[in-house]
Amino acid sequence: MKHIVEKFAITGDVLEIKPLGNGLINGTFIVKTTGPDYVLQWVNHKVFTDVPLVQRNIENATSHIRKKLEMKGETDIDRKVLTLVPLKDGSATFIFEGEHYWRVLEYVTDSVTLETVTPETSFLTGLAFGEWEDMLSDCEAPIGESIPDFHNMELRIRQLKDAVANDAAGRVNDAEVREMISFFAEHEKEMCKAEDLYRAGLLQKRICHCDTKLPNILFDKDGKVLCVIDLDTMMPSFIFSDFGDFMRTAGSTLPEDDPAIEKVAIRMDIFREFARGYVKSAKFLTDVEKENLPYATLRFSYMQGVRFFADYLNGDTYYHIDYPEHNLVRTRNQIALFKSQLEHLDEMQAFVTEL
Ligand code: GN1
Ligand code: MG
Repeated sequence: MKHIVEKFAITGDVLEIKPLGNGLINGTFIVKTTGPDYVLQWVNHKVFTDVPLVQRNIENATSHIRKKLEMKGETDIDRKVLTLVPLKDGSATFIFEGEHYWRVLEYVTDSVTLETVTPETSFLTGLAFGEWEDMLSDCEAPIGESIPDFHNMELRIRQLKDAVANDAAGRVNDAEVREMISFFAEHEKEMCKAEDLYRAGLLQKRICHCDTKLPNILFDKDGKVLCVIDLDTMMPSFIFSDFGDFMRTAGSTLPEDDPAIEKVAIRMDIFREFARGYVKSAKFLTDVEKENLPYATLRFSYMQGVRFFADYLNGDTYYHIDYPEHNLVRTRNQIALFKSQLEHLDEMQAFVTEL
């Protein structure tokens, strides 16, 4: 890896390379040098089949955001937007070497990721996401679909049905699995509401991050958002994606793979403050988008449940697992969260109406 990093235009001599974070798809490392620190990543090209497009998206979006921050007169911009490091010969921002595509980013100094958030932090995060989407709303350079139909619920449900029919890992004939299959079937119609609204011309797509889980957000020491990281999935989507994935991860009492499902519940304090911040800065939101923020919340615990479950039935081919039932545990967790969110649906709806 040292030999790979050194092909990029870094300053300083490499001292140490260590794993960083716990992403489920790519490989991520921190590179310590005698100068600044860097992040080295290999990109999973089975998942992101067009890595040059992914890199172009990131180049386009980060330079657009950088311009916007400069125009606003912001300070400390290098901590508020990611910076890709080009190759030494300047030909690209990635390289294919060995079995992988690799890229290098500047490490955002004095930043932290959080395991849980407070209502105050959530309000600020809501504000920051609204601003982030707003800054990208007039990006003229193209941002393509890095994974076609990534958050298409109808497709995800079809993939689950295929997984059940194929039963590749022989896991379908089990009482709990059967119960889960009916649970997902029971809610499938209502969960495809966004796709229905889109077809009816009542909902549009905007550039979204599409992976706003809490570990993908860098905060400063005061709980203010510095920037969103992990931009591979950035693409045109319903704004429900970003709202819903934050609520799925930050707005839950427990992480997505915690087995203590009897303790999994929606955090209404987080919902209220996050929605308040987001609606305040996302001035572009239509009534349909605003009214459906509670639906967005349910949509993403459901979709992630469907995805983890399909992967379990397929024999764990997509998400990194640490033990054989990991994806089943994740599915149980997401179902428990969905049920709790459903119990609070009226309360969420009343709050949004008041907003
Ligand atoms: C994956 O790469 P990572 O770990 O940030 C996944 C997301 C899921 C998330 C669940 C490309 O994100 O969609 O919500 O796991 N990314 C992809 O933790 O599938
Ligand atoms: Mg990701």
